Amino acid sequence: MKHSQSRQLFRRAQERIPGGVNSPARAFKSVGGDPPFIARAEGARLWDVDGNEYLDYVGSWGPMLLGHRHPAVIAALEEALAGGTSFGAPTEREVEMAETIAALVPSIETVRLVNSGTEATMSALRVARGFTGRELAIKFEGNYHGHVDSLLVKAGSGLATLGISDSAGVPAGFAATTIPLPYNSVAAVERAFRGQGEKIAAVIVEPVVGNMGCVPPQPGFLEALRAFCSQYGAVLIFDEVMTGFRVALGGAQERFGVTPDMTTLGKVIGGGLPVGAFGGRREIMAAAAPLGPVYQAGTLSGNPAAVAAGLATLRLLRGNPHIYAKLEALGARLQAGVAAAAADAGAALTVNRVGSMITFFFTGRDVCDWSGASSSDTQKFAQFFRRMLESGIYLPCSQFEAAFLCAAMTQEDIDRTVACARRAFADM
Ligand code: HOZ
Repeated sequence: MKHSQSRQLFRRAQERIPGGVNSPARAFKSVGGDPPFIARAEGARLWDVDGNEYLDYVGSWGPMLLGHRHPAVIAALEEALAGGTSFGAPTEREVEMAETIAALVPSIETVRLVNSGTEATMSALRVARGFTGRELAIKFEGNYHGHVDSLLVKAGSGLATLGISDSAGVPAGFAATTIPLPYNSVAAVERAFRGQGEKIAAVIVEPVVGNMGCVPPQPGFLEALRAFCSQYGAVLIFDEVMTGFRVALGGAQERFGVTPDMTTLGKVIGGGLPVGAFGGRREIMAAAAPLGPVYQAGTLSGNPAAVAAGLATLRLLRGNPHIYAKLEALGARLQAGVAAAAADAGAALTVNRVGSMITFFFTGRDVCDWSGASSSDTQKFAQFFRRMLESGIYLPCSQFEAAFLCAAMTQEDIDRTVACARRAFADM
């Protein structure tokens, strides 16, 4: 593969953009080398500016569940663009979007649209605090809820990748409102509630973690969060920015049968354009202005183009539930194939998967929390990543990010990925 154009662009980018990227997770810091600059995408494939083709397991870090440039999404976008790009006033599409979300995720009685997952979690937490009149929030180590000040404590995603557990620039007082606990530890949650239950406004959790790599909830964990929040009057917030409309049409809450009080959404809900949402029980959401005293706003919230792309995506998923069965089957094939290839090569590998979210952890340990995830050999992951990239398989450039399958993938794509992995393990 040639990379000269990407290399040149990355040099230029570094002159004018911090680290050459507009989001640190893209910088290839932990895997070495320079990121390919992407020129275009179609279905499950990406092409970089040097003309190299890749099978895309990043999917824009989650949104592209249907694959790139799905005709229904493109048509909806074209129609919306013909009507204007932004009004800063209510539109019919926003109502349709809210109704669609409420129909697919029944715990969401009312919902507000924002522009990103970070805005969604920040706003949900503020509403939960305003509603309860309390300040503390429980979060879990290795979970990432966007770059919200108080939630950048023992966070996953880019922070885990770069080895920054707590971000600089966050006032100590903000961080002190967060209680970080080990994921999947019911005992730790119980201790926190026993000690400070009356002060805890919310528990925010990735119901399936994607941001320390894919880590599923153990049986009983989400149920215990539900029970403690109900007992102590705290708001249970499922951060479904990654899992929403991905691990099931109704998200992780449908898949695991646990009902949160509030939910945050992003990624798939925008169909590849910037959209986020937070919603939940009507009485909680009524704390948000203009009904209540919690302020939250946004000039581009409910943007016509973004909402059109998101709505087209949700309608397509709703009309084609077999997509989830297909993704499940492809995911299972990939998991089994790569696990067998690693075993044949004698490589220590734990493959975690929930539906179309998957991570290859280079460790022999079970991975059910940050201590398991961080036991991975990140040097080995980097070698694997680079070999896969050179074979045209585009994985997330970090051990601590989930890879995503999309509905445009085929069994042949999966088998080719497994064959590439087999060669990569043999070379390592
Ligand atoms: N939130 C994404 C990773 N979990 C990173 C998005 C990006 O860097 O583009």
